Amino acid sequence: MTPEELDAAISKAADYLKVARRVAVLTGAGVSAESGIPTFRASDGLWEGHRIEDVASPDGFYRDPKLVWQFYGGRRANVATAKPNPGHLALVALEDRWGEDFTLVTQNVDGLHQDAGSRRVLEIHGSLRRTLCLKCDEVQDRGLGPLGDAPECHCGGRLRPDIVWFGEGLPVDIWEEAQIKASECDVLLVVGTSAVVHPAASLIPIARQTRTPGAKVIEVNMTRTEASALADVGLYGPSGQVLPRLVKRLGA
Ligand code: BV8
Ligand code: ZN
Repeated sequence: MTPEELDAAISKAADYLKVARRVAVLTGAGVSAESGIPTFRASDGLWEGHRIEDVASPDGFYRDPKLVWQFYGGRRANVATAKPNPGHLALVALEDRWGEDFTLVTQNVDGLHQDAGSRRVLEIHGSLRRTLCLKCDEVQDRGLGPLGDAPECHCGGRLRPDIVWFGEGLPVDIWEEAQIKASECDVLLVVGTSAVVHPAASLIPIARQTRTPGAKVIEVNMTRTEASALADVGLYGPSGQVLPRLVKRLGA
């Protein structure tokens, strides 16, 4: 995308937003890339030689819980030193403008949206900061400090990350609300996701097809993705630079 094309696309996206009553956002790992958090696809789906689907799965956990806790321990340590980037902050500015007519649905488990100040966040894939007890079902916010590779609950039960693994259902209420907000919005901003993971990616057709006229879809990414065909406008550049420019163009 040339700078002129990007500038024109930002103006078009701003025009969609200016007349939008309700705005929803779907973010993926790309929005945290400029905070130093590696994305999934960039690692070719591998982590230290393990397929992510193997370590981020119930069978993977039951087969080798220590390995899975080492995987998540590494990611928790990485996030512990990460800071929100201007892209996260731009999404806070959008929330400030639309208030309760704004919803941020994230596939990310790093909590950086909340660190940036986002309040209306639906974490559809769980969080690195929470643990779930396999015995008493207690969910605890444990922050990002080290938990070792076999943490236990006060009840003696084994803990797992409170994260939605491949093959697991999404938290029912949160997913229900995400679908409703996607179906009701006038604009859906799709930021930093390859849109290959389901059912998260289905929020895009839901936004476009549930009502008539459907929502306008704005894609913010480094490259075209599975979602591009459903986007009314694509802003191809780093979200940490593109989103602040979009917010500025809105203000103008
Ligand atoms: C379920 C937590 C059933 C783990 C995650 C075949 C076809 C279709 C679907 C399936 C299939 N086989 C299996 C499935 C289902 C599967 C699925 O979708 N698999 C995919 C891989 C094909 N889905 C599931 O298993 C889901 N559950 O279906 O269960 C069920 C139903 C009911 C009841 C019981 C069971 C569960 C899916 C959730 C899995 N958990 N996360 C963890 O994080 O450790 S998903 C994982 O991928 C992360 O959450 C991540 O967010 C997510 C999606 O990836 P992205 O965020 O998009 O990241 P990615 O690297 O892919 O892309 C980054 C993008 O950013 C790129 O486009 C890049 O260009 C861009 N970018 C980079 N830098 C920047 C940038 N953009 C802007 N600026 C930048 N600077
Ligand atoms: Zn317990």
